[in-house]
Amino acid sequence: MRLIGWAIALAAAGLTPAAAQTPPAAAPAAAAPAPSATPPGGTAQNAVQADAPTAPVSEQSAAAGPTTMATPPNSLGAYKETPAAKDLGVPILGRKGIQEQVTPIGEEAASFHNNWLLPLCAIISVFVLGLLLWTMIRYRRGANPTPSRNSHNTAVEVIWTLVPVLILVAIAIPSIRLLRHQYTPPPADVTIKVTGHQWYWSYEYPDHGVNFDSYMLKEANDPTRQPNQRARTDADGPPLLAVDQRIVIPQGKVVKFLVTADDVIHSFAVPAFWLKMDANPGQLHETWAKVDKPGVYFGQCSELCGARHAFMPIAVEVVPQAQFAAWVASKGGAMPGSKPAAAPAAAPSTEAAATAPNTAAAIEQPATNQPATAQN
Ligand SMILES: [Cu+2]
Repeated sequence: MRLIGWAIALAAAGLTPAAAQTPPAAAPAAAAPAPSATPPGGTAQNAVQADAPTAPVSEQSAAAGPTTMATPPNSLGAYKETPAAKDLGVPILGRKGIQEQVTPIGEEAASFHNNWLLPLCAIISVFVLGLLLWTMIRYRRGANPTPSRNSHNTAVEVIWTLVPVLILVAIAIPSIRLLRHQYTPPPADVTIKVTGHQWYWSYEYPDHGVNFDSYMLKEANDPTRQPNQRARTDADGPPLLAVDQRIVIPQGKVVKFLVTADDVIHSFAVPAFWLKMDANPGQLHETWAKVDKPGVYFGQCSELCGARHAFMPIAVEVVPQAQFAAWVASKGGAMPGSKPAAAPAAAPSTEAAATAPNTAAAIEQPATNQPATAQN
């Protein structure tokens, strides 16, 4: 009997740690080429244009109250930046567990973790602990002075082999199903090329003719902030996560991310999308997300990439399709299939057409961080 106890305990203990996490896609390492001339650390954002307006946008958005993330109900109209929420797409102080997931893959993975792996680990751990305590007390020398000399028991050996195998199968089936879903993306509606740099991200929408660099917004009292860089406000997002130019994607559409890097290995990660992909120089990795819930979602570079690794956040804004089209137009791009110069064509009213240029100017945010030549 004591053999049974010990053996089951050992077998069960052998299982618990593995497979508890669904790993992000493994990415082969690549030799990093010598970094090309990148912007100087800490001041990647040079002051460029003397005539750039000094941050009128930030003051407006600061005054405009941060918290809610209600998407404006306008159906077409001009693009309007969504204020960041305090409880969605951001880390929450004191929260336990995984961030709220907003993609089908994220929901499946979080449910697998929360409803299956975690209870299973807990049950096995409690069972093993119970067995240990029981054997320590019941079979201590005082209570059991003459120990059994049994060395074999076929039935027990079959059980302690079979039960762990069944547990592993019960983990493997949903785990492999999740991986299959993760690696068979539906056809993409929008493609975004993501390039990591020391230390900022640049984004390219090849089908829309949009590309831009994205830098972290510094705090108002940051002594390294230059006069023409606008300061972070609560509407932009939390400190160290808010950026001057967000990725904007349409709600409910499949977005394909092609991830690479310019200098060293970075990692493109957005926790609320269950998304983490290494960005290796010279390689193109593919991942995807489909987000149904509008809002602003934040992530960070998740590969130690140098001195300012902690200061290259990622912000993704999910908006309705019409807003997305307006955003593309405001960036000087065009929706695939539309005429190249059809920027405000979607707006039927003269009012919307009239406001479009202003919005474009506001979105461009010329007073912010990056020099036009930051990449080279
Ligand atoms: Cu990085």
